Amino acid sequence: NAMFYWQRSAYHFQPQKNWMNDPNGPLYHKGWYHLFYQYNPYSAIWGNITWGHAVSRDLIHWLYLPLAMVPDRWFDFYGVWTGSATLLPDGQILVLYTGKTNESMQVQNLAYPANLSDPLLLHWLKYPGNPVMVPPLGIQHDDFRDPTTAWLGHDGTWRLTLGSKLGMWECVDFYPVAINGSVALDTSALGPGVKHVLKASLDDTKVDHYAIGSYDPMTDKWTPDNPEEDVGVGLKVDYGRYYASKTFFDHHKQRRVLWGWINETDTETADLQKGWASLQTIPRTVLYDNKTGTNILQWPVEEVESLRLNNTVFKEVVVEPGSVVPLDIGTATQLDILAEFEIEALDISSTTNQVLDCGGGAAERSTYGPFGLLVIADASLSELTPIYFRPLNASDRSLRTYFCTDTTRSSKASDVFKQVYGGKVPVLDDEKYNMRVLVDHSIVESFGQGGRTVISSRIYPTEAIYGAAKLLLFNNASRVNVKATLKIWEMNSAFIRPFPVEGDDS
Ligand code: DQQ
Repeated sequence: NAMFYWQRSAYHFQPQKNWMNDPNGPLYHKGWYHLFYQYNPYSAIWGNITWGHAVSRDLIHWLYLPLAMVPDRWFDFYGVWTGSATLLPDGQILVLYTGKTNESMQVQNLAYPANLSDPLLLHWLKYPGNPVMVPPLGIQHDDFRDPTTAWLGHDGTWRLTLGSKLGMWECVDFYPVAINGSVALDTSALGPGVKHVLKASLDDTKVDHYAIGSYDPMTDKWTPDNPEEDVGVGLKVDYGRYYASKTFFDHHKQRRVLWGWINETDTETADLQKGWASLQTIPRTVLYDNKTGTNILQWPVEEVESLRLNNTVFKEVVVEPGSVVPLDIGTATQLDILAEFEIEALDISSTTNQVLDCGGGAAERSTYGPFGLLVIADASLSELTPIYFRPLNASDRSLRTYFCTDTTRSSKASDVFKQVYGGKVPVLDDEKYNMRVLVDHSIVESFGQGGRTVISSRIYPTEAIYGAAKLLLFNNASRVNVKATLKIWEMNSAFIRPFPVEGDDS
């Protein structure tokens, strides 16, 4: 549909048409990254859920493949729901997924590639003895789903975790991180020097929450480092429009890679009109942040840098209180931005206490902020999306910083959901404020302080499209100048297209 065509992203994975939700069973096999995803082959809204399938050499350029699994057995009659892949030491690949049975019960099923020597893993077999797990006594038949990748205990037994109620935990993820912060670990890694991240997607709020803790393999108990930051009450994987994330260990590049689903914030009617819905984030590496010891670090996989074209550098641009500075970079719809900010003459003794959050948005001024970027803005600033830092005085006089995205003025359209997103971000004493922002038409992914706090958002501008989209700096601090240094790349488009398979003469 031409009217909505500009909303298609240029380098984010999205279905050619129809509805997509959770990433499923990501894995690397014989030179190819495989992404499966919850997919409705018939419509741009959720339903008839199958496993869509795509492959890539580099996590950026993708080939769509035929559906990997469709509901064709009694044990997945109402849907092939979310699941994960486990690579066994002997090279086998096992997938465990949730099936919704002919009686609407949620059960766990095994599947495996028909032919491991096929790098594209085109054909999948479902284990004839399925289901392999049914809801245990006391668990509702529709509250039992989304198995993780399995890990191997010292006793030789494979374990996995999955979600249930109180307050449905969907798409649980559970993985080790190295305390030294420099290497990624295989899912079965245990022992000293290892912590474990537990992540749950909370069905009632549609937020991915995580916490860092210790896993005792003898008792199979996980304990959060800080009980006040336990899963569901503390950190979010992403503070924006983001859900159902899942990691996998990429043994090819020895890294842990995180996928996440970015849903639309427009209406179902608009999705049906444009004929597709949802995107996946640019895959992100995940490491433990050994500088703060309190959070993970997320960063776009290095392969996205292969899309960088010409760059423009701005050095120490001074932005005065209450002002904006246009950045003359030409077309600003596909960008990779690195920005660093310094506050001039910071004197934190002289301010009053302020509300500790993102405020009412980028227009709400305080002593030290907000300051940052205006992305996807039109020339008259009738549409704009601020990505900003908001440093504030806590009652103990220490400075606390929030990293935020304000989508309330991102579109003149009235039938889109607009919100101020954000959360706290640790800024250490010797650090400047820094952000990385990936802009791709209708999606903005922002990484604060090297990926300590991350925000993804969907925006639907009506004016600030194609050549009309601009990039600016802004400073809404009431008292201080901000100095900004930036490096900005225009981004190429990725190839994301169908793979010609046998029998396909299109
Ligand atoms: N999506 C799947 C479920 C999962 C939910 C169904 C999360 O398996 O719990 O499409 O978005």
